[in-house]
Amino acid sequence: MGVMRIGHVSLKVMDMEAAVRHYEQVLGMKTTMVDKAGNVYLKCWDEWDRYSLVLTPSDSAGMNHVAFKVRDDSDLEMLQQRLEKHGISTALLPEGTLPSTGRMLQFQLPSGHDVRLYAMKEYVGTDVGITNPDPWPDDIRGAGAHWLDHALLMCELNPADGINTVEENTRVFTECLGFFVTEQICVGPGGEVRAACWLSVSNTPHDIAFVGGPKSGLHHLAFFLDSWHDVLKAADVMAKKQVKIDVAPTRHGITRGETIYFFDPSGNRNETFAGLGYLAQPDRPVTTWTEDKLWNGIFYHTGEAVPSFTDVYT
Ligand code: M3P
Ligand code: FE
Repeated sequence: MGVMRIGHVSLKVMDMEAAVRHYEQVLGMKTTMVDKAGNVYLKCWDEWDRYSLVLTPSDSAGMNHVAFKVRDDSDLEMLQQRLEKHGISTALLPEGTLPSTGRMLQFQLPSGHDVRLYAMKEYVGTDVGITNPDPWPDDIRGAGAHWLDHALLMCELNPADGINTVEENTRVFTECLGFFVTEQICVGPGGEVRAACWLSVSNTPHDIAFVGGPKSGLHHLAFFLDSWHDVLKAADVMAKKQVKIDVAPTRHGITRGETIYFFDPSGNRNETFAGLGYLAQPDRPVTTWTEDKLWNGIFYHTGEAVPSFTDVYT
């Protein structure tokens, strides 16, 4: 019942050809569909639904919406009621609003991000199938990402004016959508301001995260890799393809993830994220990172501030 997992991200790109090349050759995704408007739909080899990424032609970068898959179609009415009771306006978009996708419940987060929930997306199968499957397909390319893992949204935070959309978004996700908080960054006197929050609805350390900033936007979308060695190889692929790397392979304190940050040709930040970190259980205690240790949370080894990492986003 309710939300199961992240389903897709719809992303604005300025040069479609370069973007498709990037997501195919660097991440290893495959194009599964192109619609009449020129939007391109892609999936990773280990995903079974038709797409996890939609690229839309635009004159700027950034995220159009993030979508989560719910278990049953009737969950959409149940979640609609909860959201409306929480004071969030919603709309039910008819089947086919996105191709190969059932009806969608649409709403806007307090941070302004557009969210969609859906129960049905066309099943096309993974690249290794479901009968006596090989552990990986023969035609693996680039980083060979398994699946879309999570998105991190920058959310307007201005404690002096009483604005904290990290907090407000977190309440929507925990009180209406069944997510639980795994980790948080608390800042200010007495750690009163929750400046960032990592949330799960499955058993990975996060399916979505909210980080406070001067304006709302997309910080990154992340793709799952198996191991630290795969992270190293992904960085090799990026060097070969002359991808702009933002942060070379390292480890997060938060979530314990092994990571690389890099940019697609439009400047949207991507992450390749390896290691389950830990199995997230809904009854786990919340891990807190304090203001003096927040950079150890972000980059565990150096613990040093990298201002461009938090200041630059789409
Ligand atoms: C992650 C992660 C920021 C922290 C990012 C952490 C933007 O991306 O996957 O745990 O401060
Ligand atoms: Fe991340």
